Amino acid sequence: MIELYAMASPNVQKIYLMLEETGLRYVAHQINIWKGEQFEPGFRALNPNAKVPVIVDHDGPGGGDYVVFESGAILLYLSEKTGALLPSDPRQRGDTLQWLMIQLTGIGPMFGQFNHFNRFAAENRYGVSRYTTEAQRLYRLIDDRLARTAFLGGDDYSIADIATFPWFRTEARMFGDTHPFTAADGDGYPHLWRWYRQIAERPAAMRALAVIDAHPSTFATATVTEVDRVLGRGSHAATR
Ligand SMILES: N[C@@H](CCC(=O)N[C@@H](CS)C(=O)NCC(=O)O)C(=O)O
Repeated sequence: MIELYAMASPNVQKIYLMLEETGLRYVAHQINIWKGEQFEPGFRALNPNAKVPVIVDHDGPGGGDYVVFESGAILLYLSEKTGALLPSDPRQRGDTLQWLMIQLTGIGPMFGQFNHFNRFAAENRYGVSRYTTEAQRLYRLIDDRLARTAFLGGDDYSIADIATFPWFRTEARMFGDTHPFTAADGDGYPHLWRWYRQIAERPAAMRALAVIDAHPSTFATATVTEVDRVLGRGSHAATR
C-alpha cells in the first residue's frame, strides 16, 4: 500500500497517472500548501524540502516503509518496483530518461516560471517575455519530437510521457484562452496534441484524471499573506 501526499499541481498529477497505470494500491492525502501544511514537522520529516508529491511505500525495498520525494525520483522508484513504463533495453531506456530529464529540468521549471510571471507578476515584462519565449520553444521541441516518434521515449508509453502530459494539460486549462500556443489542440503543434489525446484516452489516465479533478486547487481560499509565503514574497522575501 502506498500513501501519496498530494495537491492539484502537475507534479502530483504525474504520480496519480503512474499509480493508476501500474495498478498499485494507494490512498491520497491532500496537503493544503496555502495553509502551510507542507511546513508542519510531520510533513518535513517525510520531505525536508517541504513540497509535494511525497509517497510512503509500506511495502518498500526489503519490507517496511520507504519514503520517496521529488516527482522524478518517485516515477523512477515506481518503475523499478513494478518493472513498468521504463524500457530495459539500454538504448530505449536512455532515450526515455533523456526525455524524462527534459521535463524535470526544462518543462517543469520553465513552465513554472511562465505561470508565475503571467499570473502573479504580469507587470514584469522582462519575466513574462523571457519565460513565454522559453515555454513556446519547449512546445516546439516536444511537437518536433512527437513528429518522429509515437511517444517521447520512442514506440512505447513511459514515465517520460507521464511526467510531461500533466504540464501541457495544466497550461491548456490555465492559459488556453490567453496564449494561442497553450490552447488545447492549438494550431502549430499537431503531433503534440495527437500524443496528448492518445494519453487522455488511456483507461488508467481517465481514472487518474477523475481523481485529480475531484480535488481541485485550493488557491482561491488562500489569503494574500498565505500566497506570499509560498511564493517567497512580501514579508517572506529574502530581499525587500
Ligand atoms: N521538483 C519537485 C517540485 C515540487 C513542487 O514544486 N511542489 C509544489 C507543488 S507543484 C509545492 O509543494 N509547493 C509548496 C511550496 O513551495 O511551499 C518535484 O518535481 O516533485
